Amino acid sequence: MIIKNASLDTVCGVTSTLPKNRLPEIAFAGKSNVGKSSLINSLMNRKSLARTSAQPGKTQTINYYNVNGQIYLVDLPGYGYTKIAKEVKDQWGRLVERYLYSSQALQAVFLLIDIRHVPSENDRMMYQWIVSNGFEPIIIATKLDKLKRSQIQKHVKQVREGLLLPKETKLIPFSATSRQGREEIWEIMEAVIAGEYDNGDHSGQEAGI
Ligand SMILES: Nc1nc2c(ncn2[C@@H]2O[C@H](COP(=O)(O)OP(=O)(O)OP(=O)(O)O)[C@@H](O)[C@H]2O)c(=O)[nH]1
Ligand SMILES: [Mg+2]
Repeated sequence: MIIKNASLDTVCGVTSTLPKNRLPEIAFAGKSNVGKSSLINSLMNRKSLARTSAQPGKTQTINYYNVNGQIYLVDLPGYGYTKIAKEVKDQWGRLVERYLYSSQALQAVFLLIDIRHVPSENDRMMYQWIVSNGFEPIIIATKLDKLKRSQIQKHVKQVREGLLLPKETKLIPFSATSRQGREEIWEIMEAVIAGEYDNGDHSGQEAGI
């Protein structure tokens, strides 16, 4: 697919009403610093469409990126950054939960996990949230370039076991640096745009909160 234009359309904070989009949405979830914004930039062939930083906790809002007027890539705020006050963390949690529960346009959820680490308690909770809202997330194991080739299999297994993933759940190792994995992710996005992506039983979802 050729990207003709990509722009940040909507930014939602804790007090915002979430938009009722007609275009399909794909959401990117994962802990702070895991590489959500970098993945969006890589998919869009842009250096800084989505803001990235060495400093965790950068994306504190839900950011909707409109691509070609065909799809929204939704950058969710990262969790698990310890230096943030508990009250703020709770607000983030509620915002993400509200989004997962109420978005009627959401077609697929990518859950990003750092390939180097055993999934955390927060990662498992996020996975469960996604599943309990009727989605089977696609796992993106990020920062693949940080591993030696010989370590990859072991780490993929560690992520699968850490999240107790069913066999059929897709896991795509990805690097924003080498761009490995990018094509496979694009294929999923194209299926969503074409209305051909099957995400199981989300269609029964009730209207928003
Ligand atoms: N080596 C390497 N570094 C990466 C990769 N992806 C992201 N990074 C780096 O990791 C840091 C965090 O990346 P972001 O994309 O800002 O992470 P995020 O998940 O959007 O973080 P929050 O907005 O805080 O939730 C940045 O310094 C990135 O350059 C990758 O695949 N390989
Ligand atoms: Mg970010």
